[in-house]
Amino acid sequence: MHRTEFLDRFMADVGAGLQSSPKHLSPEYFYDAVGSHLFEAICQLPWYPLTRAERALLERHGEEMVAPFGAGASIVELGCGSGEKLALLAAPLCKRIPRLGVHLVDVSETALDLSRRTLSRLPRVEASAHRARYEEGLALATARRSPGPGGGGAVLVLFLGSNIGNLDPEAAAAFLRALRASLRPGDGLLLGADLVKPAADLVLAYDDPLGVTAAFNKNLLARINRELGGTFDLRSFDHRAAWNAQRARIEMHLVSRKRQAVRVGALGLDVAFEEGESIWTESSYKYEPDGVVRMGERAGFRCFRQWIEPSGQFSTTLLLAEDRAAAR
Ligand code: AVJ
Repeated sequence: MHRTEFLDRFMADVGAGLQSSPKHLSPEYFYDAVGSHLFEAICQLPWYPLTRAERALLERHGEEMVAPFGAGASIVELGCGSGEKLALLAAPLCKRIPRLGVHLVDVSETALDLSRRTLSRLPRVEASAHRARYEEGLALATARRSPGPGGGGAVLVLFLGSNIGNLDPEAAAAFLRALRASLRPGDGLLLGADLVKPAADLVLAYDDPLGVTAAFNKNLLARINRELGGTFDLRSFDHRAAWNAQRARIEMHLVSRKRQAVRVGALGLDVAFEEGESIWTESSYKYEPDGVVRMGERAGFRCFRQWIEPSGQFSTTLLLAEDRAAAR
């Protein structure tokens, strides 16, 4: 994806999102350089257990997670973040095979840089980075499937960190079906999904007392100011995170503290806000362990195994692509 292509889409999405009712912006745009580093900071916060819980699972069970894969295998990571989790899985696989092709897919330049740096520590890994959205990146990566007996090695797709949580149920189902369609029998999907837990814990994770998540959320407005000539006054918006138990999701908003008008220069757009009016910036769905398995099965995968973090915080599920005929 080229810079101008990205900018065109950013402009179109911001224009549409700020003119619809209720107003919304896509969480995809959180991750400029500042946003990517704020997200890395969130992952270190004591109130955000998600990353630590997942890392503990990969440290403890990484070897089992890559067990079905051997010579000729390659890994594709969708939404690579810092690359540290990928390294935990690549290391045990590299002990058994001479070389491992790794494809990093992310919309964030910063995430790709961090991941490349992390992976450079691993001698037998050949990493390539793709600045792309998930579907596009996966197509790129599977097109480069390493050749070998039986038409090429298996592909293990990593979709970790509960990135799937940003997709609403229909979008998640469609995404998994699209993913399955680009895979072959024997390929795998390692899916990390955050689990439903007490509301108070969830709200604390998305409204931390240090205000890092608030900064992460408001940076979206700062980014619009920087890149699209916006005039958002960041101090006149409040961060809000609420748990929607019925839909099993955290909803993040930016709430206007007053009646005001904001201009987005690059779009020639003036946006009016009422006092208390919000921009919905993110949904973070939480799952039950068997819900993850059923979602995979409906998309044409079978569950090889699921690992749950001991205190029930997080799940990692290895789904294998089934023969199309067996797909339900
Ligand atoms: C990267 C989408 C998994 O939803 O927990 C963290 C992003 N938002 N704090 C999540 C996020 C607020 C994160 N994901």
